[in-house]
Amino acid sequence: MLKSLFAAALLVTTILPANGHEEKSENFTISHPWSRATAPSQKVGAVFMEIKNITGKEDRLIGASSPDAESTEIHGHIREGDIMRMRRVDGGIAVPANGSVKLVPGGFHIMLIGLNAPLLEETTIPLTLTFEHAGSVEIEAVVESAGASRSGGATKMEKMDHSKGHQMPGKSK
Ligand SMILES: [Cu+2]
Repeated sequence: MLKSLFAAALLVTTILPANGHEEKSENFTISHPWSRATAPSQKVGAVFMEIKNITGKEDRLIGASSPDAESTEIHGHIREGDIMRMRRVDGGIAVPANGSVKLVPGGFHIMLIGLNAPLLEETTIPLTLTFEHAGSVEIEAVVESAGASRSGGATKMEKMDHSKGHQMPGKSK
């Protein structure tokens, strides 16, 4: 019985698509961290993922850093009339105990600001995530095509949002 369960588990692992990777740490399972390829003129990028908290204690993603960008910020989107605008989330993102949070196009994301070089499809971006309680977790995000979406289709607005440079309404540096 155990043996067949194990075999089944192995099978599940091997049939996952190559880009559906998971990163595990003591406290989290981070599913499929990914980003989109950028044009040479584009100085910002965004990283998406699902963070699952496998502990019984709430934590918060409070920061991130990458050698590929000058700085990073945690962003969310807010609706202003008919327009969704991204803006910095100052308190970070809560990751509930035994729960998860999704960073997706049009929602929470990690913004890479001041890219050192364009993000090329099929390369990876090293990222260090900082959590309030768990501390640092190192992951690698996979760069997918410029139009890639995991949320059932990126909206035009969202794409424009990230290609237009960086806007943070109501927030000065
Ligand atoms: Cu952003």
